[in-house]
Amino acid sequence: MNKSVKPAAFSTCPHDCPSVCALDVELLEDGKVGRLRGSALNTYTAGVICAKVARYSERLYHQDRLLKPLRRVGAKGEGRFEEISWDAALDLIATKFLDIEAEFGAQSIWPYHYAGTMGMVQRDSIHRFRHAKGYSLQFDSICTNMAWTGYVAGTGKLAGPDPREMAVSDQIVIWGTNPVATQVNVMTHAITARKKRGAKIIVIDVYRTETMKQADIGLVLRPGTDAALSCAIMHILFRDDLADRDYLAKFTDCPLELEAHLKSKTPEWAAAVTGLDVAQIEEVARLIGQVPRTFFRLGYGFTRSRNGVVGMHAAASIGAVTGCWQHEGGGVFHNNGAIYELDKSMIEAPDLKDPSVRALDQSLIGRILTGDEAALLGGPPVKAMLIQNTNPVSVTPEQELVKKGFAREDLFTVVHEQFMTETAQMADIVLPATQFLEHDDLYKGGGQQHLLLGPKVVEGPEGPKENLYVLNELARRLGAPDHPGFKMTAREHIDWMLQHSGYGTLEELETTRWIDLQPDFETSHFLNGFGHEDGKFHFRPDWGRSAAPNKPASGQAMGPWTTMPELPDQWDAIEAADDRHPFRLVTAPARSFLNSSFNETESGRKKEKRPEVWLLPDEAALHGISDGDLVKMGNDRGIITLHARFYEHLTPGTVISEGIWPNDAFVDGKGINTLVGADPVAPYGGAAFHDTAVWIRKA
Ligand SMILES: Nc1nc2c(c(=O)[nH]1)N[C@H]1C(S)=C(S)[C@@H](COP(=O)(O)OP(=O)(O)OC[C@H]3O[C@@H](n4cnc5c(=O)[nH]c(N)nc54)[C@H](O)[C@@H]3O)O[C@H]1N2
Ligand SMILES: Nc1nc2c(c(=O)[nH]1)N[C@H]1C(S)=C(S)[C@@H](COP(=O)(O)OP(=O)(O)OC[C@H]3O[C@@H](n4cnc5c(=O)[nH]c(N)nc54)[C@H](O)[C@@H]3O)O[C@H]1N2
Ligand code: SF4
Ligand SMILES: [Mo]
Repeated sequence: MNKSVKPAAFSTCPHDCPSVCALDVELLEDGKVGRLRGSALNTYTAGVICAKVARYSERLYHQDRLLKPLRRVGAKGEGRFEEISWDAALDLIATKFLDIEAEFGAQSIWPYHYAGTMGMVQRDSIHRFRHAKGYSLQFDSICTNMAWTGYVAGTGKLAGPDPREMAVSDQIVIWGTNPVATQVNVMTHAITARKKRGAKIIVIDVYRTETMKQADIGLVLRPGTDAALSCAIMHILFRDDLADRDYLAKFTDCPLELEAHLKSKTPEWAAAVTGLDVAQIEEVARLIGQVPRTFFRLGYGFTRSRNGVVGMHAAASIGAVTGCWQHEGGGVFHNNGAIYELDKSMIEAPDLKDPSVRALDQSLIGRILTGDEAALLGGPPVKAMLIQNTNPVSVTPEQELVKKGFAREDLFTVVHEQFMTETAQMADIVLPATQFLEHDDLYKGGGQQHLLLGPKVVEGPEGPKENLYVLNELARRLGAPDHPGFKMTAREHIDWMLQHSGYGTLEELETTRWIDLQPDFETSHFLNGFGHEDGKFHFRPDWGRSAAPNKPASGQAMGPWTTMPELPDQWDAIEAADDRHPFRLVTAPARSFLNSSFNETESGRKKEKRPEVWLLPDEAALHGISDGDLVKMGNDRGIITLHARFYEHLTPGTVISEGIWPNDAFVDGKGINTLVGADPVAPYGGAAFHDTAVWIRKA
């Protein structure tokens, strides 16, 4: 456990970010919140947070914050609302939900949520609510599914070496993630290793990101070709006797088959697929093979492709060939989800869950709301929604369908929000939500290993209420079964969860602030065996039945999974460019936004400037496009309008658009997700945000 003291005020960053930073909160004399700082006492946060959260007061005291419940008076989406009281709003919602339930059945109501707050009380109480009423479930597919499935297919468990060990590595491979923007603490520990041990930093991405600018070696490859690179690296490791054969024999399922399979995966073959030079591939493979303490930090970005699960599994396989797992500062890390054994039964009430209720795919919301029968899983149409912590009209794929769905006159939509997002604009009832410094919660770090308390620090303005309040009040009005979870405060939930999980009490955590749950070295490095029953790393997953932390309720594999390669290989499943769509678009994150959060802040918008598509100057010229031109970008899903910018560090045929800008920041109000497809990625679903074929022409 970490040594820690209690500063004047502290909390935890609630945003959807692997870092989950421990925060020190400056309180000004007028009682307002000043700057937020990373706790120097927390060994993962190590005193560093991102700029957007450091200036959080801008979001907390933003003039556009929602402060009053609102009822729609104009047409759907027109933006005309009138203020009503909380009681009137909750009564109205309850009446509507009961009427809809009576007419169309409970499953026609779909509570929809995501990780706008990662606090387990405020985020996950919606499950208790839905189970209590038999409302439709949500299959969470939008973010982690491909990455987790691919990693766990190899390791059998969503865990890995202590992420702080990066600081004692001799080489760090940052693959398919842009931590300077998306999880800044990775850089803290990587730079420590460079300063103290001369560690090399290798970055693999599809354009020269801010992270790559800080790297010793940067590989810019074609999107969706990471498995080819991985195979060539492993080919070289076997070829040059850099594979650890003892380790392979002891810890992996089929090393001889893998070696034979990789014979044809030469660097020349991979160069043709990835667009890299043979020399670059040889160099990186040699470094990976020769430096025992190599730490792979595998991100989400490279898994947001239709072959992303295979890409993740292939990259993770490299560590099982070198055996870097055996060393401190070595191994392959993606996420620590499985180290937290928390009893969430009071929050989620699984005892009230009816296993026959359908789980609608979060990413398919556009198809679901427009009546696609397959997406509705044979059940009734969705007639009402309660939305918390997410902004689907901006962030989900197939935006044209999503907008069409939310515009339905016969859909009753309740949005509980901090800001008037695109989704709130489409609502019948808008409820104002507290921000994290105004409510209590408990957080777990996916990219690190602490369980952290995020207590309420300030009294918020009058008006906004926490998620828990809305759910408990609605449950009462809707005649939900009497469950103790509906009568508890957030602090009581936290205390209950801690005590029932064997992690002490709330009172104790208020002193210690966080608990370090990193398992011991042997466990973390899988030296007692990997997570599968046979204890081995699996080079050959059984894709139709592979272990995965999150599967659709049917348990059935989805998408074109039957053609997934049996062993790591380049899989031809991406949305390929063609004559009509010569470019492949990657919608990478912006540093100053977090998904669509923070895109309401003035400073963030200033830094990011405007929605742009970056492309190679030569390619732009072929299409008659100059730097700064307004262009149209489109495919069969829709057309958007934004500015072109020349960028030299891309592979031919690739274009980048950073950030989820507000839809209305685009010339015609159509956001970037107008272009992205929602077809489920094999084998267990997910959205391929970085895998979209498009055309571009001058507007
Ligand atoms: N500033 C900021 N921080 C964020 C977010 C944000 O939007 N902005 N989002 C948050 C959320 S919800 C999440 S899940 C995490 C995600 O954080 P990351 O794990 O970093 O994943 P992504 O943001 O999807 O993409 C990261 C990188 O993957 C690259 N990439 C795309 N396709 C490929 C490919 O085929 N191969 C390779 N090698 N690279 C590829 C992109 O160019 C991008 O630089 O970040 C969180 N933090
Ligand atoms: N083009 C493209 N689209 C993407 C991605 C991409 O890389 N490219 N990334 C995808 C990924 S990885 C993800 S995870 C999704 C995320 O997408 P979302 O889950 O929609 O995340 P945000 O856009 O941050 O929206 C979260 C909302 O929750 C609200 N909120 C925050 N805290 C609270 C609270 O306590 N109570 C209530 N009621 N509301 C709260 C915020 O104000 C904000 O509007 O986006 C996906 N969309
Ligand atoms: S790096 Fe991530 S967790 Fe840390 S403060 Fe920024 S958004 Fe929050
Ligand atoms: Mo995400």
